[in-house]
Amino acid sequence: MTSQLKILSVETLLVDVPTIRPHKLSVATMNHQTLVLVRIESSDGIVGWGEGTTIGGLAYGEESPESIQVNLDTYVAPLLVGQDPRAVARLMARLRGSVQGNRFGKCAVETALYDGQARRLSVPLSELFGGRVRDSIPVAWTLASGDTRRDIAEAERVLELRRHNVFKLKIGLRAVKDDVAHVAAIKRALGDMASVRIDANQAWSVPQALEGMRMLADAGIDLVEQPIAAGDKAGLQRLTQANILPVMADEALHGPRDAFEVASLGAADVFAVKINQSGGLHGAAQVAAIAQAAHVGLYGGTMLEGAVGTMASAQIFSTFGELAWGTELFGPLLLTEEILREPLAYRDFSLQIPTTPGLGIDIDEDKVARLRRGR
Ligand code: MUC
Ligand code: MG
Repeated sequence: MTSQLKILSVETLLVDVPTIRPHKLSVATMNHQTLVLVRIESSDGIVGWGEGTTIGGLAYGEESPESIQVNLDTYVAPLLVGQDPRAVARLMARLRGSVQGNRFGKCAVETALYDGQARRLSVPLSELFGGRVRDSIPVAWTLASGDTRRDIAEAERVLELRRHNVFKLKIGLRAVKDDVAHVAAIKRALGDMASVRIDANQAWSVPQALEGMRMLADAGIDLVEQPIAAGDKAGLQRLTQANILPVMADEALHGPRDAFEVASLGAADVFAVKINQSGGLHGAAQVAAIAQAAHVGLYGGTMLEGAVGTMASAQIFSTFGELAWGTELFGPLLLTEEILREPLAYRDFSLQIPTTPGLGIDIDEDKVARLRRGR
């Protein structure tokens, strides 16, 4: 009977959810997030969920929510329907053989297949990746309202709640000295109670980054994320080797091949590992393995996914032997709508990782059906 197990459907859903406040990055101001969800149902009644969410339409990456959906519906779903859902590795190899690029769509499908398979086996998803070394992970918060006083008030509120004590500040829209003044004011207000880091999302040139980093080091900032263009790996190498502040690669990492190149060049002190940018959970685990082999530090990044991508990330990050820089898995907290019956548990500056089967979350399907685009 079970040998005839088949995938019955691969459904994609776009869910537009307003953010709690404008989230200002150098590449886009987000007033809402579009969750790209994938639901895979099999003939044993098991449903697995995955997510391929990106940031700011086409402003951040080369896949948009709409392109991810149409590519999955047109080219990927037909390769999966009718196949055995238990053969996850074989299905993903088949997909890689027929579909170029599309890292976000591949991540969503791989996650949904592993969620389903882990539910089938009654184990948390982390167990399919060698098992976890932690049941909770530290979570940073991004201050990106664009207003210094509002950012300070927001940081003080979440510190008081013991929700976050690591803050990443989005900069790059103003002159370097104005951005540094904004960051320094926030660090002065928070003092030793918090770690403050910045992400310029590629906005600076190498000379601007060198100038900015010197001033940020004086202001007590701990880490600089992707200050210059993603493609400029030699530039990242110069910044890292200048030894002013630890440098983290984010947009420069589109999976294991980039990770290998950046690590070989000594072009980053830390990697922001993201499941979608890595093309899936295995890709993320490979990026982490390359980092560890090269003595590059690890940070669990986000594409501001909702609960599905956030918990998929948490499950895989829970298996990393080293996670010295923590994570930023706060995506669901930036959104005004909850799509789970029981929200994710954030406490003591950390996200708790469930031990229930699969991703360990319970999607409110009626709520998702009400929120989905074009219902
Ligand atoms: C990025 O570039 O890191 C992650 C957190 C956040 O606020 O934006 C994202 C993208
Ligand atoms: Mg970043």
